[in-house]
Amino acid sequence: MSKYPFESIEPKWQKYWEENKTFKVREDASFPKEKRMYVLDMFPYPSAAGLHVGHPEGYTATDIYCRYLRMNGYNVLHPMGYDAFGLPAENYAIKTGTHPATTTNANIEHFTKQIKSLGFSYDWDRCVSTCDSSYYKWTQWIFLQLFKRGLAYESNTPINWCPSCKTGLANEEVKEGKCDRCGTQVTHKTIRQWVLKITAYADRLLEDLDTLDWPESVKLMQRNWIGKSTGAEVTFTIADKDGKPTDQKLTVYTTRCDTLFGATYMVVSPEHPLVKQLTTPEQKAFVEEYVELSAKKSDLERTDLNKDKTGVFSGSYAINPVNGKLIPVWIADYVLISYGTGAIMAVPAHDDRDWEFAKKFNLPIIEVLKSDVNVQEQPWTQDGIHVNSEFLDGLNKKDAIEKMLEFLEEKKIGKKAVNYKLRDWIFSRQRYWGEPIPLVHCEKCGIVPVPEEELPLELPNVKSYQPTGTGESPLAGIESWVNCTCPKCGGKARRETNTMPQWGGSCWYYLRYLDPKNNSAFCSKEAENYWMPVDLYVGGAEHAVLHLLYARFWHKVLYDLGLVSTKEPFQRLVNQGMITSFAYQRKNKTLVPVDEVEQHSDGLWYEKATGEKLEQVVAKMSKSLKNVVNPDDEIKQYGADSVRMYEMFMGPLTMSKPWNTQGIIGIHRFLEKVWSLSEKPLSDIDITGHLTDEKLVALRKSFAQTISKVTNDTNTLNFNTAISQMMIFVNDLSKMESIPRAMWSDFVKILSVYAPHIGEELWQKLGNDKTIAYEKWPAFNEEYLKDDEKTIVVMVNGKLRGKFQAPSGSADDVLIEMAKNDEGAKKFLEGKQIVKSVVVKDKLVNFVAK
Ligand code: ANZ
Ligand code: ZN
Repeated sequence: MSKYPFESIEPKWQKYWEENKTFKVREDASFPKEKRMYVLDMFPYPSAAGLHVGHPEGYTATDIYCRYLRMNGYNVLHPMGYDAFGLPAENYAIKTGTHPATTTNANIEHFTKQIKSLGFSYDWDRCVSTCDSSYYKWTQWIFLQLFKRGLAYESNTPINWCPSCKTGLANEEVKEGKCDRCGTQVTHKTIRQWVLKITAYADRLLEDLDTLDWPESVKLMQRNWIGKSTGAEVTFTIADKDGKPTDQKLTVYTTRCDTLFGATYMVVSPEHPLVKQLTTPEQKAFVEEYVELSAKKSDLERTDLNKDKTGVFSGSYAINPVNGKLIPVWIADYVLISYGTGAIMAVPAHDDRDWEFAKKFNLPIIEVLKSDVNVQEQPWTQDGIHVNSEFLDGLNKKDAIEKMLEFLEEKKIGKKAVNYKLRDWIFSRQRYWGEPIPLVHCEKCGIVPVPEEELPLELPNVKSYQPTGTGESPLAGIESWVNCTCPKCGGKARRETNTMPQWGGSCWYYLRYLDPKNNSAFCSKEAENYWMPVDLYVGGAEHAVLHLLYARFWHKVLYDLGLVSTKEPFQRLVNQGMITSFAYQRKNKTLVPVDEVEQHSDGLWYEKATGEKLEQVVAKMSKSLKNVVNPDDEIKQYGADSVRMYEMFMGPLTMSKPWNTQGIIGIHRFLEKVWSLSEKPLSDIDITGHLTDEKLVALRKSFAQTISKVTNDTNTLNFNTAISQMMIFVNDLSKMESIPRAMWSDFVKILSVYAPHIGEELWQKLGNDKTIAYEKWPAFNEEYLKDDEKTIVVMVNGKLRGKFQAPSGSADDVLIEMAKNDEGAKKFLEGKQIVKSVVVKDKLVNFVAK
């Protein structure tokens, strides 16, 4: 028996696929649109660290699916590329002086080699890289379309600023107040910046989620991020010293206008433009101090429910428009300037934050919805019947809101209003390694777009990549690049020096794959029409509100411009689970690096240095724990087919699961077994006919089950259970002296989508001289699946008590005897006498017993 020669067959077939361009795809007229599939992986950032085992997880899943589709007669587009702009290359340039393009290209080369070593069936001729000028020409072009539509604008409001990365950040890039990239506490800085009007698409981004086959969790995150809220704006009049109405108004946003009779004070945000006017001379010093203090806090600190409420009285009163009562106006930072109108009416009886504030500052609490609690002791935030509310009394929340809205509209003091949590997208970065924003600032003409025929506007070479930290990008230092002539008037002008964020290039890359060499359009209409939308998109869950929201936004803009034909880019989304690793935990919960751990003969884990017994736990792979699994090592030791199959066998695709060396060894043995089967003699027996050999009948059934299950499970991306079934079948095969040729040939086909190298090799061994990749997926005869055993249900006096297996067609008296012996039924028959037995053939035995 020869050894499973993965070391030689894997490079052999990789070379074959490359040289023969086996997976090159065309818009083929012989495949109608229903017979084409676009299967996409989230393209990687080519980091210096190279591929980690998480990458091949999603890539293998899509690869299996694509290979399966091709064998089922589909024209499959399956491309790969690189999200190549980004901070690490730039930071490396700062440290070493190496140009980011040099580093990035080297990393891309390394990644490509690694990806190819796993035998994925990408059409490499369509590979794109976002930092190629032939690519970013079109990123810039799309930006100009947004600009021309009024969807890109310059702004000078305070934005999130990472003091470490020295750049502005989008809201989506701030997680719990920290920079998503480096973890530094984000501050606010007022700098000039470019902003994209994603809010103009808020409603469509929300509504169209319903049309997508995406994980509910991702849809929910996007819904919450967009945060649509329907309520009312209500205008209050400010009173003078004597309580008489003035001309001054204060408008609030509320989702609960029904509680207006319970509004006992108002709050404006410390940044509210009316703070100065509202502040009376006596309160001036307190207010100024408070405003200064809250400017130092993050939004998170300010709105955190658990944080102590702070605030200061402005000295002014407003008139509650429904009952004429005077209520004090406070200034407090739990009200944010960026939401609604930056001012609220406070209803402490029915709102948690208002209640806490009222308790702390001793403000009145008036119940306006009948509740089960004493609102002096705790707020009531649920529905109820209105009380103390004149014309609303007796109504529930929904009806009361409606009635109050009518009242407010009639009196012209309020109207329906909608608010979103979503903010416009801060799009400019004060960094070097990104797409230059193709705009020019002219003294006379203002902001002028670079003419489209002059694109790409290439990144110039700089000597210093150091971010300036002043809010200017390193490009601002290159006078020869910055100084230019205005495309409109020919006068003196300066280039925009900000660059785009990494999200720019990844917003539309799936469209470039359709037609990557096109020089006159980002992709041809024909290609777009044929391939879009993406049928299956697989990637990590971390992009839920970043890339996946931004790309949907750009896609909708392109749709409105008539440049794409679908409203959404990604019809189906699947998030692969994280691949974790084992780690070892001391009693005090600290973790021990894996190289300081040993397993004793008791099977348990101990710390080498101290002998302390450790608990094996699952943890994220990390350098410090030394539990990072390098795919190159695994491929070298076990082969690419083993790595691929193991990653699919670890568990359901969408679940997080730990890497286990024993597991990949098991898969490797399975492939060895398959290899050894290929050395068994093949028989040319016709297995479709009447068989007399019982072993062959059983094998035929097992194979029918295997095709059935692998077909089903591959189609539904349940790869782990498909592999289990192949294992069962291989076991059955190994008991045979010889293997029917037709069966082996079909098995090699289904195996080949999972383990393509061994698949091609075995296919060749069978005497074929073409790739297996386009062979027809095996079918099976349903007849072979027919169960020869039936499940018989046992009932006693009409109640289900047990079940058992019996050969189909068993005689009634046989079934009755078997049913009497059924463990479940026995208990209920004990001490009783069977008066009657009813049998339904192949299904049921019912005993009537007394
Ligand atoms: C009165 C009221 C009574 C409210 C009540 C709630 C409950 P969502 O659903 O998130 O839109 N609010 C309005 N603007 C705010 C701001 N800039 N900063 C902080 N809070 C603000 O929440 C809307 C509610 O949040 C509004 O409805 C307002 O409080 C508060 F029993 O008005 B409500
Ligand atoms: Zn940062």
